[in-house]
Amino acid sequence: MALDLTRRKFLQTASVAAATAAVSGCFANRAAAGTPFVRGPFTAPGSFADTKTAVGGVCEMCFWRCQVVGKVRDGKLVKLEGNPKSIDNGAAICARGNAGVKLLYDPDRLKYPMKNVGKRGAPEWKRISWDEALDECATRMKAVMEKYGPHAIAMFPHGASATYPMGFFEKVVGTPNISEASFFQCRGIRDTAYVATLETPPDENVDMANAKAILLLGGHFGENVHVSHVKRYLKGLENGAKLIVVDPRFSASAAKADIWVKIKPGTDTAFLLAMMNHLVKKGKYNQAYVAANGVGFDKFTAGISHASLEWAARTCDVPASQIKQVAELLAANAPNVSIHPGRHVSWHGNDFQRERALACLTGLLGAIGVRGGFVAGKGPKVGKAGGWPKVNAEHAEAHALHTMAKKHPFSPPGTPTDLIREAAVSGKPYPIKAFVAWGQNPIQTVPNEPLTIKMLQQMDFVMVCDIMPTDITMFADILLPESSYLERYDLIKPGTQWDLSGKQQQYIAARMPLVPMTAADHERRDPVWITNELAKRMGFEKHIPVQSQEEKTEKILAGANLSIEQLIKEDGIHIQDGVDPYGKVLKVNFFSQELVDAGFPGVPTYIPVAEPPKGYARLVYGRAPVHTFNRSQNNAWLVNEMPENPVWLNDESARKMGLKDGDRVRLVNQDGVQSRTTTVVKVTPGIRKDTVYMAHGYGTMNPAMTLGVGKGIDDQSLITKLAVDPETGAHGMRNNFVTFIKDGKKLSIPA
Ligand SMILES: Nc1nc2c(c(=O)[nH]1)N[C@H]1C(S)=C(S)[C@@H](COP(=O)(O)OP(=O)(O)OC[C@H]3O[C@@H](n4cnc5c(=O)[nH]c(N)nc54)[C@H](O)[C@@H]3O)O[C@H]1N2
Ligand SMILES: Nc1nc2c(c(=O)[nH]1)N[C@H]1C(S)=C(S)[C@@H](COP(=O)(O)OP(=O)(O)OC[C@H]3O[C@@H](n4cnc5c(=O)[nH]c(N)nc54)[C@H](O)[C@@H]3O)O[C@H]1N2
Ligand code: SF4
Ligand SMILES: [Mo]
Repeated sequence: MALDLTRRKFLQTASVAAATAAVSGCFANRAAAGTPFVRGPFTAPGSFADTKTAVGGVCEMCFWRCQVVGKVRDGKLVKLEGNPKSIDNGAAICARGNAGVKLLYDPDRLKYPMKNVGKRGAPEWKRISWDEALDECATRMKAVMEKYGPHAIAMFPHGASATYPMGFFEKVVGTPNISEASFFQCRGIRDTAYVATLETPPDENVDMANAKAILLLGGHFGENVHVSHVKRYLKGLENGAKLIVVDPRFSASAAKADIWVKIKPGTDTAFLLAMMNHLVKKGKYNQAYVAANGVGFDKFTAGISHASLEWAARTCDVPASQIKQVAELLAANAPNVSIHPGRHVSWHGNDFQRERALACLTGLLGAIGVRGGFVAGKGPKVGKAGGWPKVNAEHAEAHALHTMAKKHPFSPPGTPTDLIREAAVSGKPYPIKAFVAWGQNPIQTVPNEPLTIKMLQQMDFVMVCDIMPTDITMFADILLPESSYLERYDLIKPGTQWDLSGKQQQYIAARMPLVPMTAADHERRDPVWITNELAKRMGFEKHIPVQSQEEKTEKILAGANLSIEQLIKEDGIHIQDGVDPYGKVLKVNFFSQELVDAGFPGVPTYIPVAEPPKGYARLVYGRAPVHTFNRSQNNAWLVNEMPENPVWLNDESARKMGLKDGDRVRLVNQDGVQSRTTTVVKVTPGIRKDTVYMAHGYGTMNPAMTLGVGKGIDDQSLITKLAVDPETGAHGMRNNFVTFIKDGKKLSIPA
């Protein structure tokens, strides 16, 4: 288990530089990829002195929404920078934010409404007018509604542009079958587990900049790049915070850690329970906080009393002394400790319990409402607009699959993806016959691609609204091209900051176009226009809440006594005094009667996961520092930076298997499913023998993505087995196992 590599050596081999890259706005080092590539040029060469600065940009290269400005020359965007006025990301943006310029002018972007005159999955595109496209969408969706009811329309949305149409489908059309990637494949479990425990969702509200110790489970900051979050984390480290990283892999964060816990995947809850049991038994917890705010503490301590350090050591395959060391380090620095709640938490199908345990640990240490702890900054007040009236929302509620099936009572908003897919494929309890994807690429986002494709194939109608020809677009009957985040108004971003400026401040930014749409931009349209035109044709014109994106923005800003004009005068961001984030006390439901009543354990409980079959290792995945999932896989600068996703393999295993760093391989999973494409091996001591790792989002199959197609391996194509989290219905995706195929020969990974 012990590694004889020094930390220094690791620093050279792991992708640690990525973390600092986020802050300086430059690019991650090549070691992150472990594969050769050519660098830059990343921005237009030369000086930008002759450019005009457009303010009011909000990045959507990922969902963190940094505030940006654009350098514009002759009406063309030539460079993006962080808005220097931002108290959030400041003048810094990450590699992906920077590369938004390349998305804007990507020749492969969707240009016109298109009709598929071929087959779903093997499309032949015919250009049609917006009128034809919208008429057909409306007619075919109305036909489904009339024949099967509004609940027979499913919508898979994600991102800022999908919120307005999502309200339309839920409240006006009346379907509950909306499944958002951010909930069911990302952070929904975290949010509902924290609500069950601390009665508030956690967002990323841990005050890392002021922490004395930080605990990360998985969370691989530096590869996971959210600029202001990484800044707060680095600020904490700079101020001397101890860092504990629990990860089966030597991640960018592990490379910066004081303690790296090389845990066996899927066992984190056992690790947390043993730490808590140890602290309780030794009396090393915040007894005053627990006495004042703890609920069911006796039942909790009884329920976790079996969790000895030795038991957890065996379960997690880490030394008992290390578990004790971590627990005592946290206790010694409590309450000023950041127990990070994580973000992508849909791991193994036992994840609600782990998130509950994290929230309980936070409470046990009294790390709530204090410097360095769990704090919720209060954002500014803004107005409301663009909300659709509840015309048919009751119908939606009455047909919610999880309530009908009495399943997943702690589900986040919307319907668990798998319930929708199962209903569509089986026709039970009712048929689902029309499908809308809006800013989501379920082919790569949702586990079990063949089943997703089966769901799509049985639909009467499939509509996709997107900006790039990613994999899902191949399954559309009608494909609608949207304007990009750099060309449209859409969201308002209210926020708060307190750590870097020293004083609490609130900010309001609004996404405004940095460059106007021109005739050269073909026929792209914004989401409010598209949705309203669809609503009119479906007979819902009288319910339309706003006529344009711009009107929506003005109305929301008016609630803060602002306007678009005023916001531009203020360089795109309004800043005002904030509210002290410290001092708030939260109740801690160590034991939850609500969970017991719903048939779940009242105290956080470890649920074991399946072991790898002989010859295979568990497939885990994470973020490529310079890509966002699949959406950036055709971006010229980013593809150039990290063209494929090397698969990490333990060095001793590699030696026994005869594999060398850089060898080209294919992967095959426990069900015999082979990757469509190949990638290279990254041989490293920085991963457990029972685990292999790759960055998610690669291996696009759509030839219309001319730069990205076929590069690297699509991890999702190997995740055919699904682990459903029972409390929430969210998807666990780290319960699949793979081995390697080299030169056509299947290899066996030694145990
Ligand atoms: N560059 C970039 N940054 C991004 C994104 C992006 O696409 N690109 N996406 C953003 C989004 S939406 C999200 S949700 C976040 C996700 O980012 P995170 O929330 O940080 O994702 P995790 O799944 O927690 O972390 C992945 C790590 O978990 C480790 N791991 C795997 N299995 C286990 C296990 O059982 N136990 C433990 N302790 N660790 C395990 C992996 O080795 C890997 O290092 O990233 C955000 N930031
Ligand atoms: N195997 C595996 N599965 C995962 C993950 C993983 O790490 N591994 N991560 C999970 C996580 S944390 C998340 S958040 C999800 C992300 O899941 P998705 O959001 O589905 O991922 P993206 O690749 O960003 O795909 C979004 C789609 O939106 C399109 N798009 C981008 N901008 C716009 C726009 O402005 N308008 C419109 N209409 N479309 C736009 C893109 O072109 C793309 O087709 O995936 C989850 N699934
Ligand atoms: S973290 Fe990077 S990609 Fe995400 S919003 Fe900020 S600049 Fe854009
Ligand atoms: Mo996510």
